[in-house]
Amino acid sequence: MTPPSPRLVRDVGARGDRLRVIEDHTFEALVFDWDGTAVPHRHCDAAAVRQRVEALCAAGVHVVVVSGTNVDNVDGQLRARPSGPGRLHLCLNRGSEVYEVTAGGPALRSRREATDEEDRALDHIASNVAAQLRRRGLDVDVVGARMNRRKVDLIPRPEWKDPPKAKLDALLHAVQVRLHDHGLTGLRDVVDIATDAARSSGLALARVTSDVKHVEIGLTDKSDSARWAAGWLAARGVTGSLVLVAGDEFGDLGGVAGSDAQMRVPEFDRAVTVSVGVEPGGTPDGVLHARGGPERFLALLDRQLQRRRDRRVPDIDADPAWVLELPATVALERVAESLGTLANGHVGTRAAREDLDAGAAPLVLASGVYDDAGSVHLLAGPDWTSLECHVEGGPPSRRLDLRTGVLHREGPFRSLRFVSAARPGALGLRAEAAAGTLGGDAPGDRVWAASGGRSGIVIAARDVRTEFDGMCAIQRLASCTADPARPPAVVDAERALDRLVEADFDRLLAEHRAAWAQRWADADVAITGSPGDELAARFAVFHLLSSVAGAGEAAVGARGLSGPAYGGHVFWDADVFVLPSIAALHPEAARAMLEYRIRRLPAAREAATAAGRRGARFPWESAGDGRDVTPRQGQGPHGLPVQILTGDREEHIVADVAWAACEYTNWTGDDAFLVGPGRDLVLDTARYWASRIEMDGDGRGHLLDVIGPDEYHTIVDDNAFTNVMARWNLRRAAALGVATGADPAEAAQWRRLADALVDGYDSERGLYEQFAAYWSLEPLLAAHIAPPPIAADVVLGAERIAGSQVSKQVDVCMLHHLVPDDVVPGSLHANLAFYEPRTAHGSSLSPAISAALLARANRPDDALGLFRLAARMDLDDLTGTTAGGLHLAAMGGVWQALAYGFLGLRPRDGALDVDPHLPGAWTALSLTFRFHGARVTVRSTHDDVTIACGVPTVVRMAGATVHCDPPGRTFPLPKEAR
Ligand code: IFM
Repeated sequence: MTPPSPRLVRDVGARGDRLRVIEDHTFEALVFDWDGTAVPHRHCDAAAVRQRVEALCAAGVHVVVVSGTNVDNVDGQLRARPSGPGRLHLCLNRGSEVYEVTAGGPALRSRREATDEEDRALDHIASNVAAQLRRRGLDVDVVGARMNRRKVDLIPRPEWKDPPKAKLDALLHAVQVRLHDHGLTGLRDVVDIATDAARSSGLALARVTSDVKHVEIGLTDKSDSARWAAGWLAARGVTGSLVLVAGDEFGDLGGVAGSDAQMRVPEFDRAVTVSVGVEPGGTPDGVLHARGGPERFLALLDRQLQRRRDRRVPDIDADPAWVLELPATVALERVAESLGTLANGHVGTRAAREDLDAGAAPLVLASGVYDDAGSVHLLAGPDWTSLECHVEGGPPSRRLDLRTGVLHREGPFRSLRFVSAARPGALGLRAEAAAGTLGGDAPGDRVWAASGGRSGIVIAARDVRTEFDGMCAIQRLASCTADPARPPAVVDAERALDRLVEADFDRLLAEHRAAWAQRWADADVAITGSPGDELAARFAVFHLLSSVAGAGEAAVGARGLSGPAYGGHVFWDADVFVLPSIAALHPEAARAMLEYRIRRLPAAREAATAAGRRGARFPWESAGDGRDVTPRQGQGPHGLPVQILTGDREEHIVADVAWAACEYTNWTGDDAFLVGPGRDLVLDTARYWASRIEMDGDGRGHLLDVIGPDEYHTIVDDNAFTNVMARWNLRRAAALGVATGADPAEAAQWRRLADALVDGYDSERGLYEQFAAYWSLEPLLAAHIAPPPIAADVVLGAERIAGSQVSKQVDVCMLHHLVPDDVVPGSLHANLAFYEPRTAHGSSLSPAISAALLARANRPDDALGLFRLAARMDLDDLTGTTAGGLHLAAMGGVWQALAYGFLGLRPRDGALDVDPHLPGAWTALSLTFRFHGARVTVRSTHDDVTIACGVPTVVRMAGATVHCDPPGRTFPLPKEAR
């Protein structure tokens, strides 16, 4: 026997490798053609498919059958009656109908019906084609005159009516010979004739296809089924390679693409596509040719079922637009642990590796659950992700899938984990490795508890172990219960675990993916022209959404639930940086953030009283009970103790809290909040300022001895930011007080004080003086020290910097960002030009706000550099502090730079201001968010802006007020904005 040529061996090898993708991959959805793929023909017994489809649905897999024929034919043959959690849909009648099949049978979900006019046009086209063919002596019929389509029967001979698909070659040959005998070069000619006829009839959208026996003219085809399936699945977080598309006719048939090629819609570009058919013309690129017909197809289904039974580690859709590779070096291990944090606003789990002996540092934190014995910090909860296993080699390859909120690890040890976005305390982990390397021999139930002061976190977990093919897998389901006020009862965690076990891992994971898909539907960011910026922006939004729960109260610490830095204390980071983005992306969660402040009003009132003032004084750093928990001493650059004065003096937080309450209502339109539960946030803070202002002999008001946002200059008088924010607070409270029946005399006093308060505006220079005597400081620029971001106080020493004009972070210009209507009109450009070179961006909060302001000042290309600094702050560990947790304020700033800055969005008086300024490197920027209860998408290119809205929305653009009705409108951009 002659040995196969080397080339052939290579080909077979490559094909084998490619086909292994289908064998070694867990799919979440199967979309397949019926006749020829799932069954050999329409009249055979389909019990084998039925049994597998029902089993797949029971295992959580979504199944979509695509066929040109009708429900009686397909359902009559399949007769599957699944009861979930995976769902079965039949997309039938050549793309025009969708049925969902449950235990009760098929139910129509959608149907595309032809209008009378379209129906007449279809008749006309089909008769036209038939007439043209008859003129050539061909004996043809128009058949199947039914909803949405007409068929011209090319072989009206009974013996070919229903040929087995395996005979496709022979059928094609017969048709081609017949056409050839009548002067046509083949099937392609007939399709062209039909396409021309459709075009000249005015039915431009008509789809012309052929299944060899017929040429078909219709309004829909299998691409409509595929698009529907892709959309339905994407809404559940099932995208790309999580979907297997199977058919038997993708390749060329007589010059015409096989009918399954229609399923290759762009939405399925990253799906795994396989043909089990004969494919006489070969398979197109991107389609795996498995051959073997329905038998092979059933074997694929069996393989999927087996993977589910073995509890294999699920896969992710490795879409580069959504998947972040974590750093895989020992040096960056702690940074990777922060970046890959999974959280749901209630509980957060850092991305520590599961292998115990790898030097991982697992950390679990629960929102608002502080250890208040001693220095107050978030309580470290029990580690639930460690497994007994030994893995050789350095840090593994791990990917964070932002779209579905799972962390996936590849290599000899594979794992996937999630912190459920659908159920607060639900945690899931699966891992697999070579047998003998993973897990103790007694898997089962376990309970871990951590307690601190009054609080506690309990995690109950159940492990299940499976073995197969020399491998071993562990599935861990865990329930976390946490309580800030008392240690949770173990029995409660155990009961919660029982409920999770009953739901099962696959269902929980599917729910979790679907919950993330829903979140993203309200919060997507798309940046065309810069995939890196887009991924970084999505990373920021991902962690923002992960950090805040949508109910109750949300204490959002400076690092969220991603690390121990700052003890989990709540700063102005939450109110001014995080909250505006959350108000637009997840309004219920923003309301929960405000609830945190409302419930701490009594403590804030006590603090004001203790300081001899009135109203409420919110603390610079707070934790559980609302008292100030700012440490009074820290460690300086050389390990020496330094005094921390912010707790006593950084009082602008009082106005920041009030501002957050108002900005929440600006985005959401929830006015009832401000006149109801949120009212005192605005009024009591104003009362504080009223009692804090000191009047001089000239009748001018001052705020002395404060620290502004710029913490390089501690204890200053009349910090412009603090004063203008206090002035805003007083005026806003006066208006709200009058509108809600407060004492008019008090409101009048607030107005008088607001008018008297100095704001440091120097009209000659057109600049705000950052604080009294700032002009006299050394006129040092940040660039004189080093390119920002720089810890200028560390480089030059705190004293030298305090004597200079270098600012740690945006200070004066924060006003132009937060309260642009309360600064001198037109003063942004001059103040930005003056202060930006003096800003060291030594705080992670700073660059995003500068980016937003530069974009507003029509300097989008300058803004881009600072935007990138903010967006890459944690991804590149630019401050060297990411190991301690993610900088959530920078992430909120990233979204604000995109929204308030580059798109020029601002919610104001019930309308949405839109004024885009895109950097040259981006071709388009699109943000989806909620505005006054409805979903809105604003997409801008350099030429126009498109606003899509679910309800009528008032938009202000280029000085004009325009009413945008659903589904939305496109507006050209004024030239000067381009
Ligand atoms: O709130 C910030 C402050 O503005 C700068 N130092 C760090 C704090 C917490 O992020």
